[in-house]
Amino acid sequence: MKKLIGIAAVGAMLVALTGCAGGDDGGGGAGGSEDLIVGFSQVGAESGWRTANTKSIQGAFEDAGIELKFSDAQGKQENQIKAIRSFIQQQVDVIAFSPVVESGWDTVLKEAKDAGIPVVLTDRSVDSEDESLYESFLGSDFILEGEKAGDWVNTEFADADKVNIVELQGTTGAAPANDRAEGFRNKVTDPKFEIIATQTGDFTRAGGKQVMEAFLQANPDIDLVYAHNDDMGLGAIEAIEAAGLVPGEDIKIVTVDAVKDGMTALSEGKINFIVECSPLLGPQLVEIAEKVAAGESVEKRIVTEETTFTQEQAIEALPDRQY
Ligand code: GYE
Repeated sequence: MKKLIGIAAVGAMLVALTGCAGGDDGGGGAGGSEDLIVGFSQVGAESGWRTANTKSIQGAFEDAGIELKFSDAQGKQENQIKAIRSFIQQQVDVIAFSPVVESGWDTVLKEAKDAGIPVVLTDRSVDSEDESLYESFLGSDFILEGEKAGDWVNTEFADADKVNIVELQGTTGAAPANDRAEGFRNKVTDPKFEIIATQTGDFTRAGGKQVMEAFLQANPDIDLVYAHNDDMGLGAIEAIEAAGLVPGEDIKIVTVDAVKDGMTALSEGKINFIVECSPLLGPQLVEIAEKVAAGESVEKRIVTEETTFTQEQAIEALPDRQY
């Protein structure tokens, strides 16, 4: 045991020495990446997407040898504000966070700015008018995702006379809930489409199931479920099956995310179409954090590239799906 501790101590000394040598070379600006400390406030653990996102971020910072102070907000904005204030107090080099909801960030973002700590938004955006409050926003175009779902609906129901749609919305006030609702409505404009019910299922499977049960009880004639994420779609499948109906046939389902469980349901024909939203933001977030810490300029908006999946495409993609 003693010997082990000895080896660890020598190792630590070597790391310290290497760190110093790097600093003496003067190449790394304010110290190399190995000196950086990044504070990250995550939304919570509400969905398969979120689990994959957390894994991607933690793994990428670990691979880069950058210390990540990770804080889980458990779906509450007040927890995120507390975490950000604590990061400011600890004088981290960069603060990154995925805002639970879009509004109400100006005060705490100003506090970070006044403390000279750059902030990077990841996954979800804020509605602050002063864009100098953050360096960059890395994430998907949620309006486009809603539009892609809407495009599919137009094609799928091209020959229908009347289509009754129910919508399972994401967390109230969250950017992906606001924007996926908006994008869908931009496309689903034909008067034959009617959104007969819309309610939040909070991006969770349990929420999707519960809301879908209520929808089914109140509406005997539902043609389509539009769920803002796979998890709520998976919850809706349970409710539809429990009501003695066949998901994907009696009631069509379109969702957003393309996590493994969603893709499996799509491959089985229980979901009919999925718009991809990639959670693998870790490596790009590391890159942005390194740059802003070194005082380099970064793109204000970095949009994630993503695709869509039909049943056949899901069957093909599933074996290689990482999350
Ligand atoms: O679609 C959903 C998650 O913000 C893009 O949050 C993310 C969304 C994702 O809970 O599954």
